[in-house]
Amino acid sequence: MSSLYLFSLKASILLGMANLFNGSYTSKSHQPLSDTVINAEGNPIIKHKYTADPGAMVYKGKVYLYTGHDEAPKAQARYVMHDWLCFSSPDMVTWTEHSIPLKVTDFAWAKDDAWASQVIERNGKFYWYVAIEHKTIHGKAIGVAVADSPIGPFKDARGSAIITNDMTTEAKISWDDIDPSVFIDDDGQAYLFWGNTTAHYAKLKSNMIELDGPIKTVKGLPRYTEAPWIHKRNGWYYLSYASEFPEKICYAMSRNINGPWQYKGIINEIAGNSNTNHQAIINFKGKDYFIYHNGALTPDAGSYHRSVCIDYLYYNPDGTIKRVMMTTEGVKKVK
Ligand code: FUB
Repeated sequence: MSSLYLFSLKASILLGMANLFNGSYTSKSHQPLSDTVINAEGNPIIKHKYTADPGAMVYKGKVYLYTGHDEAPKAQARYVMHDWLCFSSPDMVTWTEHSIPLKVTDFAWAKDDAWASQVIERNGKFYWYVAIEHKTIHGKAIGVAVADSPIGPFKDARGSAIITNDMTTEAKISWDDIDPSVFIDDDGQAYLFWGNTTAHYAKLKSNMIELDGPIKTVKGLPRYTEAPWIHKRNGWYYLSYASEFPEKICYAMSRNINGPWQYKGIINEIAGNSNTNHQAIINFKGKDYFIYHNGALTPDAGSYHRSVCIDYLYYNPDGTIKRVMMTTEGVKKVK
């Protein structure tokens, strides 16, 4: 590693810290000078900017972590979120921060609010599903961007939202169409799950940018608030979600993606100093990880200045999930 590189890395981190603590982050000032390497020992894993709503994907020996980005001016109790961030790691501790790959302004039809998201790979293309405020159709919406690389650049894949608030009428709120989670089953069928107060799901066509059938409601998720995440292990489907408010993460299991879902309990308790909790669950190099956010980087206003953390996830022999122990030490490097 050259001394010039080390100097620019240190300068970038110091600039970032200064911006973070005087609360003056803007989308321009925090763009990494180049791909910046972060040795993330302990939780939260990213300390030079606020990160929230993690989505994660394993691809070719690396974990790609996609997050929202809290930028509220210091002590302001509201979401200010204009773009999404991308980090990658070969070992869960050494993270490279990539240039900002996706912003609200990349969707011409969107107004603001870069809320929760998830990326998935299909046939060498990367699809990024995002929750966002629509400019002309009242309420939140879901958009999808596409790229040829997991670190982008991403561009709007449709030129329009895939889900708008007027497509779902069960929940009488304008923010029910948020928090997309996407899943491709072993038979190649893709599904989109999403929703606040009501959990919706629909099949996706193999092009990943159009629905393939009606929007359905997931039943059997007690005290469901938001943040669905679907994963599969040993023939079991797991649907984890944020429950109540302040939020803890609960889950249900099923042998069929269409249900019936059987509620199994809490995975993660209320995460310190944050009224929301939002999870991604992955297996990487033989270990299971629970990726979430808390408000541990800031003594006050934590709910709007959140930070991504990673702890281990453990299953019981019958496939149920043990409650996560949130730690400040975080996880160790995995080979
Ligand atoms: O970050 C904005 C919203 O807060 C997300 O969409 C929800 O999951 C909650 O974390």
